[in-house]
Amino acid sequence: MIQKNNSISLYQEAQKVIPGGVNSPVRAFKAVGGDPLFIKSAKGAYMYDEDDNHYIELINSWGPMILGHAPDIIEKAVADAIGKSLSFGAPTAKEVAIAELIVEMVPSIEKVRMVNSGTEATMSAIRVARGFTGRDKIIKMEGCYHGHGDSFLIAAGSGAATMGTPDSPGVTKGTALDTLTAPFNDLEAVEALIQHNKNEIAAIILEPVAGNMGCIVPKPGYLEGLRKICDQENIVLIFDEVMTGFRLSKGGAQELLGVTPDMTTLGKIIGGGMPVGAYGGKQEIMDYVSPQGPVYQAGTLSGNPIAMSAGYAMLKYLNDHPEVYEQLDTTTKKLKKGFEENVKAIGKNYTINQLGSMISLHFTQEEVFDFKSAKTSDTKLFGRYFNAMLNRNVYLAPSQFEALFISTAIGEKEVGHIIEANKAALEEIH
Ligand code: HOZ
Repeated sequence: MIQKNNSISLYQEAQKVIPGGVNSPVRAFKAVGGDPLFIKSAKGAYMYDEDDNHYIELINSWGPMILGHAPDIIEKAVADAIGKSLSFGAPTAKEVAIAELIVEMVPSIEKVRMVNSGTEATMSAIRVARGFTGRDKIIKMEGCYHGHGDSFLIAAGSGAATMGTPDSPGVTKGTALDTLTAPFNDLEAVEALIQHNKNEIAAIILEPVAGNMGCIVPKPGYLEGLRKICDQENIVLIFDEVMTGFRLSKGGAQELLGVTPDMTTLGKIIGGGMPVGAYGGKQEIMDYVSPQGPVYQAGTLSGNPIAMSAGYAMLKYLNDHPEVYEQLDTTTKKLKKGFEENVKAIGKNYTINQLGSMISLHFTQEEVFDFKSAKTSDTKLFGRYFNAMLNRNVYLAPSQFEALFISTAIGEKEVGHIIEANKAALEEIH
């Protein structure tokens, strides 16, 4: 059993001054039981808490730390930038350099605007799509999560699903009415929505590979079908690649799966660990953004020099080292194989979904291909599994409805430990 005394007392203090004691709900461990860990530091594949326990990291800050924690190249980029002041609120050469790199790396992006988070990116992207098309409604997929903007907290995955509040109070009825939802991987449902709302849909937004109801891979033909419908109906297709961008390949899921959206939202890896988001796409759409066009969107800290420096160093590394993606895929496939053998050994057939360096173990024996099937998972059992893994020094996402993100810092030794821990944890909870 790990000792958590310092984390427990910090959590007690935190609850007096921070809602729920955390700055993002899922961190509170409510879905898995027990008190959250307060983290002191991390390096490579390992994270250290305030009680000096160490853990192998399988969340990696929910995605950004694709090279593991505190890689030298990012630390150096940040240190170089810090000496020149922390913010200007004026254009810099680094913003041009990172925009050029993003345009080079991501197939669909001709122009890009930097913001401060994935939430800001998705909120801005649908505003631009609405301005461009002159239409109000959007279609999102059940269980996909696009940050906490009002329009997206309808049938939302991630923390909203974890807390059992996929439709949040505070979202006005009018906003909710403009968001239509369809099950993930269901083209017919999308077609029906479009027929009932002819010429009213501005955009279809989805995670091309879902990561916020666990990892769910699109069925063959699904993304291609959405592309075709959007072309026929003049709807803007937006891929939310906040999780998958620069993770599944250097050009994201769109490059890996060969389907090109009109707009893309980015976050996480793009900032190398700093708070950064971005949205981009076809020039004719992006030229609607102010000051070029009429759709307003702005930010004092957008393009912040420290964040741009960290992000540029990360993207440049990934662009120059495509072998990273092969390594990540190999590591994650080894984990998948190990988990499959362990699950079989306890006489179960739990679903393990994986693509590239995203993986999740759903505690259900049903195929998981949408939110409804993801919700057949035994979340109580997941909670016990989470704590059994934590006690074996493996740090998982504290929710059944989150994907795990593998980093290049996870080597043979860590893979061996994780598979052994998984075996023992599964035996313990069954
Ligand atoms: N909803 C975020 C992951 N999908 C949670 C991020 C966090 O708590 O840091």
